[in-house]
Amino acid sequence: MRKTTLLFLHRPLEKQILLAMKKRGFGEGKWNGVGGKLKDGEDILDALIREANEEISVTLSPGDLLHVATIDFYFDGKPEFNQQVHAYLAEKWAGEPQESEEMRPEWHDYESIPFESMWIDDPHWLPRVLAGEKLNATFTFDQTGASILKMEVNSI
Ligand code: 6U4
Repeated sequence: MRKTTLLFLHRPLEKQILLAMKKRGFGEGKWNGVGGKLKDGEDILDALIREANEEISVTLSPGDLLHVATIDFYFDGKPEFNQQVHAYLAEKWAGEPQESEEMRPEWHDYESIPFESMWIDDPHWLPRVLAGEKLNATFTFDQTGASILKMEVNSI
């Protein structure tokens, strides 16, 4: 299955997470972390560091990326959308997050994450990783991703 990356910057003491509004492409109009597909020859951390720089202009070191979840997403009848998302958190980075043509970043309190404008799986795993859990999960969506047909979320 195609691998993609997903990274949330956060400030654990202030209990705040940086979400970015996807302005185009897959997931347009949703708040999410930054990330995307791997380019030829890249590993997951290379891809994550490149995407964070392209999408919100921050610089990350591999040692500051904490792997928190591996999530398999299946779209019923649309296998070309299937992807394995490798999700990370980081609390250290260089530079001030900035808007790009693809993403508009904004800080949100953990208590008021706008789940109604995010992928519908996010409420099932994001609060758990912010609380310190590491997860393996599988979600099966309908063709459009508008409803969850099946899900499993396990702590590792
Ligand atoms: P382009 O072609 O530039 O739009 P690229 O940015 O490389 O693509 P994209 O946007 O296809 O990749 O990557 C999808 C992004 O959405 C990745 O960060 C993973 C994330 N993602 C995909 N499905 C998700 C889901 N169900 N829940 C979630 N994030 C998801 O929270």
